[in-house]
Amino acid sequence: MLFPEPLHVGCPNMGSENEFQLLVTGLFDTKWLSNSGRFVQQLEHQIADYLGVRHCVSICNGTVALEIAIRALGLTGEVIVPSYTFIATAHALNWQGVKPVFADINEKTHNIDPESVRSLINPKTSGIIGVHIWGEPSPIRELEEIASENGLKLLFDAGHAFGNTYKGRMIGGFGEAEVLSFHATKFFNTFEGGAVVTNDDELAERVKLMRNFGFNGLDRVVSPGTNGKMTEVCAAMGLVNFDSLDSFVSRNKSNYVAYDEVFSSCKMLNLLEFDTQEERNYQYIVVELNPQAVRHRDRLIDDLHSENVRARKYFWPGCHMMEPYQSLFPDAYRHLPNTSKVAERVIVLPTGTSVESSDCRRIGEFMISRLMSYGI
Ligand code: T4K
Repeated sequence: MLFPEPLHVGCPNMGSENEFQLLVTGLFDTKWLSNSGRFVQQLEHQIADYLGVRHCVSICNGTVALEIAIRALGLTGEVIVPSYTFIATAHALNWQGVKPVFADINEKTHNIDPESVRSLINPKTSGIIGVHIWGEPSPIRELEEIASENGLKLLFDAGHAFGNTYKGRMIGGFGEAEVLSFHATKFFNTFEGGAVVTNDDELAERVKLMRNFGFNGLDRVVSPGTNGKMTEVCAAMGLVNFDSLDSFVSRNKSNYVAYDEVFSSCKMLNLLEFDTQEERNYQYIVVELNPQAVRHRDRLIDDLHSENVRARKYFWPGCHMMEPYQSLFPDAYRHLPNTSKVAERVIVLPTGTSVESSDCRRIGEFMISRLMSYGI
């Protein structure tokens, strides 16, 4: 066994335990646990400042943040979204009665392909959701152009991209709004959590109303809404983790470099690159098997699991192959060739603060030796 304990993709990064306990002890004094308390407000200000946006509206998780953003933007009919994403992006639309229409991706970057988006626009289309997959920004300029030429709303699912930049500007301020996820497995977590960030004052007000049942004052309800509030204990975790952001990035980066060193000598595996001219959180280690090795992907993952390396095949097989979408759109695969190819060849490997560079080297060397043993 390579490791005595499992190494997970998405093992949480956690800041100072003492600092967290101090904040939680404070909650026993104040007895203010939810509904936009002190910690929530502080976290929202810190995140808005950090991202350089006017508004950060915290939400209980990234999926509900997407649902609220979709409602607050008034998206209806059809919305174009990549199929190659976590199922929450598509489900958030479906849950709001909006039809997700799946666009293909660029085979190299794994991000949504603007030409595929153009080909799917019709009179029922009300918007586009770009996903900054693995934290690499979507083709933002191209999507902005398409949205403005066609009168469409543009929303970004920035669940992977906290702290990353596009042309030197922080992700968070693009499109009508961007949605963040602070799930336990994300590079920055609040246990569960998320946010809608935007520079649009009116949109931010609608999102705030909708996350609190539509209440505007003690007994006055002025809009439909849900319960999307973040708790104080989650915000406390966020404040503590926020202080450790730099150390989280630096560990992710050194792990990335360690994997890169091992894989650079192997033609069967390709480590997805990040743009080194921009800020990156390096939270996902994404490896692709080349065409000769791809048929061994599942076997290699099984072998990794037997050694306590819990590698994942995100986001296989693509949202269009999951229910209810496979039944609703059985022919969608016809215009998603790159999605299918990429979903077949990706392996995501452990990183984060519970993984050392030496672990990454051992994992990489193990993968290469296994592939060689398959006789490729
Ligand atoms: N948009 C995008 C692009 C997303 O990737 C996501 C979520 C969302 C929207 C929705 O945001 P949230 O509503 O989740 O805030 C995980 C996460 O649950 C999910 O947040 C994430 N994306 C997705 C990419 O990964 P699973 O189904 O892989 O979770 P699970 O339970 O298998 O956990 C992953 C690994 O993490 C496991 O190997 C164990 C480890 N783990 C997990 C938890 C919860 C820990 O070590 N400790 C923990 O506390 O979805």
